[in-house]
Amino acid sequence: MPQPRVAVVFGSDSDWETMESCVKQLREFGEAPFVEVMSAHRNPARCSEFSSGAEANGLEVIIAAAGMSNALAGAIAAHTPLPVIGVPLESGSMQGMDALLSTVQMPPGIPVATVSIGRAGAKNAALLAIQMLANKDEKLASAYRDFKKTQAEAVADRNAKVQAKL
Ligand code: RP5
Repeated sequence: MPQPRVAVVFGSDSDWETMESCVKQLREFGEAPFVEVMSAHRNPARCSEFSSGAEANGLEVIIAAAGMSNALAGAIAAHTPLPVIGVPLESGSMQGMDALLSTVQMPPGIPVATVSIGRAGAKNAALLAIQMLANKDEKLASAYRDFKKTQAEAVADRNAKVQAKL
């Protein structure tokens, strides 16, 4: 089993339904991510231990997702020099706006690359991580180019379906 290069961590098992799409997208590019439920609020010691050791453990990118007040991505970014991608999740009464603001509004010096709320963000976090790894992995870069090509072709197919209805 190769050492994971990407970690996908999230605040609760209730986040799995959304974050499964992130893990799935990474696996489609051949990445087998490290996955763990951890919470900046509920088990901060584990969060600190994980993020402090992440680089030494061979990780290259960390995806951190949480709903409500999302402190996870920021707390992890505080403890590691690795790039952190934050996914705000839709949970609680504010449809993810609370998580979006708490993920994106980082103070200068501690960046968190924040993607959109929910499932789209979970998928984009995986794609962003792949793009980062692809900077020094030509095989992955080529797979990403193929992904873009396939996606563009799919739009042409969708257009053809609409044109046929006119
Ligand atoms: C956050 O609180 C989690 O990431 C989750 O989105 C939300 C609710 O958690 P549970 O009460 O379902 O465990 O920390």
